[in-house]
Amino acid sequence: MTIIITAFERSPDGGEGLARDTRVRWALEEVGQPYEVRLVSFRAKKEPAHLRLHPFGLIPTYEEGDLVLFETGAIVLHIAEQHAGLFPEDASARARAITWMFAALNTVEPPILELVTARFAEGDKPWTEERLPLVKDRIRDRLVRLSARLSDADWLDGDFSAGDLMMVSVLLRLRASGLLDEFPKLAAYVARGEARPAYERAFAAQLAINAGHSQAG
Ligand SMILES: N[C@@H](CCC(=O)N[C@@H](CS)C(=O)NCC(=O)O)C(=O)O
Repeated sequence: MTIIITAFERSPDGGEGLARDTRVRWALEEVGQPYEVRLVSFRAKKEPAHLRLHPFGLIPTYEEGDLVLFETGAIVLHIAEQHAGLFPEDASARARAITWMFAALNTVEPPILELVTARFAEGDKPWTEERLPLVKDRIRDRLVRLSARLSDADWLDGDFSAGDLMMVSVLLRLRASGLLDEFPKLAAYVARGEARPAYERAFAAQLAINAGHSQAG
């Protein structure tokens, strides 16, 4: 059955791979599933046709026959459950991989998104200069712990899993801030993720659409 995902017609990052369709593309590449992409404009994603797929008018969405999903956590979980390659066989190891997916989305991503909001959406506000160090420290709190847990391992819990896919995808957003470089083990972890052939294919696919269209840097 053909899998169709949605992505920005023009991503604000101009193809740096930060739009969340990249993590879904990566998951599909890891498990070897072909997919098609429906591009949506910023205006179209708030119109009824897209709102039927995504109640909040965001991307990405995932269609597989009658099944329509939104939220990258749910989409990647579904992909990992349906196809070999992203979850371990052992039930406990699988539960731990899911735990890392949630940790990425619920514990690590929120302060990182706060930084994105502080820099881009609210960067012109008078309080921004005072607020930025606080936001960055909240991210550092998470990175210190994550780096300690990862230590010298390649991946968070044994072999590469959907937990790593999600964590690397979330950490990638930090590159421009320089914060990742303060944590060499995490910087190397992200680089390992980016070096996976499946990630490279996912990145190249979104870049082919977005190259040269940067709006937000
Ligand atoms: N929690 C959602 C977040 C989805 C999301 O924020 N998507 C962004 C693109 S990466 C979007 O559509 N932004 C456009 C907007 O905010 O209008 C997920 O993981 O799927």
